[in-house]
Amino acid sequence: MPGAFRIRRSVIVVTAIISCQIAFAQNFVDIKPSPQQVEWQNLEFGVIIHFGTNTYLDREWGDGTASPQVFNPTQLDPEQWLRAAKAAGAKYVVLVAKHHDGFCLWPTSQTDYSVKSSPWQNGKGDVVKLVSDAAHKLGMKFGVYLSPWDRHDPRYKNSAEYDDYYAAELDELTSNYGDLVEFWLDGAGSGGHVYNFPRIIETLRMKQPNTLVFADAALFEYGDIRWAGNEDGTIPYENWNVLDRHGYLRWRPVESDTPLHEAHWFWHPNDENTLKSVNELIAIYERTIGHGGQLMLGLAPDRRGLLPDADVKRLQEFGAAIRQRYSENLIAKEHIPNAATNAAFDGDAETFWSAPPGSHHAILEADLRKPIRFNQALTMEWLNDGQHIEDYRIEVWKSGKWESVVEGHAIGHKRMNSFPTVTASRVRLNILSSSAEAHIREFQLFNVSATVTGESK
Ligand code: FUL
Repeated sequence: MPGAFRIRRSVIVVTAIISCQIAFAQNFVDIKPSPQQVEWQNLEFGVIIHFGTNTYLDREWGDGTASPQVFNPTQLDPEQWLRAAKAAGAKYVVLVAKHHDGFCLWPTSQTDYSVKSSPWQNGKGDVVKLVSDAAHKLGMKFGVYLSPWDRHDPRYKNSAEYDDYYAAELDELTSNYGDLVEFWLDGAGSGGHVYNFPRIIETLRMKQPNTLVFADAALFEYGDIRWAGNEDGTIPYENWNVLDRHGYLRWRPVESDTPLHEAHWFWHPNDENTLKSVNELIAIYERTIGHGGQLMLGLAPDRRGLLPDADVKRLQEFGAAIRQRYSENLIAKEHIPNAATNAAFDGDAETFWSAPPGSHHAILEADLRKPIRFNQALTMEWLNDGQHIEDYRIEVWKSGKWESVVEGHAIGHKRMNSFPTVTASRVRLNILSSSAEAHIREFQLFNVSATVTGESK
């Protein structure tokens, strides 16, 4: 009917004008995290676990030809892996349920290329189940990595057929292993392949509305978390949580994945010398979590199905070193209580101080009972309302004036700053510029040693 058509056309024109205005009205300051992103950012530290036929064949990238017969752990114990991860301080685990070689760690009904065809537990075992059970038992969140690139399955050559296969696998993973905190969409090897991402994400969302999707920044429409762009354990500073792609803005916090063994995601024989030292791990911690993002440390069980003793010990040492390093928050201990500022100095990240409404500049000062010596600051911004702080200084009162020990820009979830040791009884966070009023969950000070001694060789 022409009349109806005219009405529809005018509706379309009005809708187009409104949506253009919405697109152009987008502003960094207005973009806020989802509740799921807030909760995830608070986890700070997770582990990703690689285990499969590669473990038995001394490979990093399997070519899809390995026989499932090689997969035969004799002492598989995911609880042992996760106890070690927890001792290091990790709060969540992502299991590589299928790597690029296509071998599935759960008895999927979509292919025989899985644990079903292995001698392990006579083909009746399910590694995904054991790991998710162990995570839940230990109070850790659980997530999965399902490699899009598949070097085994013949359907990979046909995008539509492979989408069916991949979506069916994902449906199993989203149905049978409880809540998934994170879904890893790894882009490696997929250059040139066309995936039906809207369908993949819809499959995930059907049963897991709260799962955050980790993906390369290029998968802008579908990812909730972005990759740091390297595997060195470095989140480039300045780290802004809002990402701009083609003028369209989204909150997209960053996760930095790096393996516990230099350049090795899977276990390899005689690989002890690639184990990262405690000092390297602390540096990684401060370059990732201390740059306002997430650390995702790669762990690799060996052919027995256990984390090697040396790895367990290193994880324990790392956790102990971090706890020791940040055990004495000098500002919480020595500040003279003041109702106006306590929330930032109380050592409790659940409370926060706010600058006056509408302000773009503010000062948060701590008066201390006695002079303290310190060389590191930890500042946390409350992000529920967006990331606001653009320029700040940390200043100490010295010889009758304020002297700057740190000059920085973005703060975000957590910012760690190191500087030469100073002694002072008045310290302040000088927020020089913020796009809206600043909110500070914590401002902490520590006196840390440059290196940690006593790690096992
Ligand atoms: C990369 C993969 O190619 C590596 O093998 C590993 O799984 C790492 C976590 O992601 O893209």
